Amino acid sequence: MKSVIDAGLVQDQNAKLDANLQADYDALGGVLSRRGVDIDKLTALAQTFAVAVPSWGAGTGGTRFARFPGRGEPRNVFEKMEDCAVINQLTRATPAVSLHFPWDKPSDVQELRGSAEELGLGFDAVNSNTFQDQVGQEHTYKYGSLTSMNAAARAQAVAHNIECIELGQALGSKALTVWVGDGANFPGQSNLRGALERYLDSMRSIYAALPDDWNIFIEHKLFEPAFYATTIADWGTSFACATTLGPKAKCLVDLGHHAPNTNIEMIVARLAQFGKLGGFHFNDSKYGDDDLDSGSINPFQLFLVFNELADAALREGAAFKPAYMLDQSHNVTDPIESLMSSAVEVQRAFVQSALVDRAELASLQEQNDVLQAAQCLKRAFRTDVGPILAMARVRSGGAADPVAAYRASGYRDRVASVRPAKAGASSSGIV
Ligand SMILES: [Mn+2]
Repeated sequence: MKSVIDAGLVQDQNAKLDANLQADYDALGGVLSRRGVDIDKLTALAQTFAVAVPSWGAGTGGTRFARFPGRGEPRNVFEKMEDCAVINQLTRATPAVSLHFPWDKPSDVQELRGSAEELGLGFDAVNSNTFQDQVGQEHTYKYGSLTSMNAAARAQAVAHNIECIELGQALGSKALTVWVGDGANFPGQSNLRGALERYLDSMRSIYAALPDDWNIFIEHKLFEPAFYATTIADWGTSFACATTLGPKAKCLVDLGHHAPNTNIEMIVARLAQFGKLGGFHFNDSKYGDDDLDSGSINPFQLFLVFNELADAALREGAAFKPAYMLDQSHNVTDPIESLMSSAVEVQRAFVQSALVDRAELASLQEQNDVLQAAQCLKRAFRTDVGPILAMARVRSGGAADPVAAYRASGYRDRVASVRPAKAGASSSGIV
């Protein structure tokens, strides 16, 4: 496997932190041992954690108002993969990449697969894009894609999704995520029921093209770009469509795609209960679809989501394997640093959720001991599992402090010199 960052540099960085890390790890080990928890088992569990990075997150995103490009942004999918390899090399928690077509469509798909293998990377769900028109496209999506009144535009959108499946198959992916911006900006603009009927018709054609071992993930979003009535606005609509389409169709929860204060962990519990939780797009938000770094605004919510996932895993066993993906937009930070930090934050919530004493919690719930049940969760959430995460990275060959190692490597300066800025190079919208 090719190391993008010099392996010796990572070792040197780790050596500087080794004594302090070991001391912190031993101290935490003592605390956990008094709770009957074996720290090494937790570290081994942390080492199994994986979340996919979004190719579109490797560049600067931007908002509806402006985009301020960063230095050395990737100009094509191969350079995006190189950046993703840095993230995985240092965190050892992101072995797969989620691609977005046609942004990431390679001229030679086998070359891309080979390059990913060389970098030690695989591919998670591929994403289609019918929320914008591409150069030379025959039919516009201005008034919708899978729900368009124009049958030819719908057929074009279906064909694009089927092409995404074919590209994904060639790359070794196993799922297609479909998010459409379709909807209405004004009351009366479209027939609400008719639009969903057309969506289902289109999705049936895409579903029919899925290989046996593939899933299709339906990603809902409350609003934007449709500001009055989005066709797939919520988990209820997503669930109804996934149920109508069949067993390969599942729901994808993007944490930022809900109204403020929505109880997302309850949505997760519902979808898991009924076998329709396909996966996640992790990010954080304060107001809407902000696409901020995971865990940066509301880490407790992220923990509560993972608390439900831990409960579901206990009930469902090994068959319960939702896809974990990041979906963020980076406007004021180095995308590599943000994606590394976010992968670690999601992994942190995963490890904290494993610290919940589930037998104790069940017993407290049985006794209606509300206060202690809440404290039982809080105790796990308040535990600083940082030393476990750092030790897991070191034991897996990563960096004790990924951001520090990345900065010491000078990677950004190096790519800035070999990747001169190119207009429109980075397709990194909010999805
Ligand atoms: Mn998303």
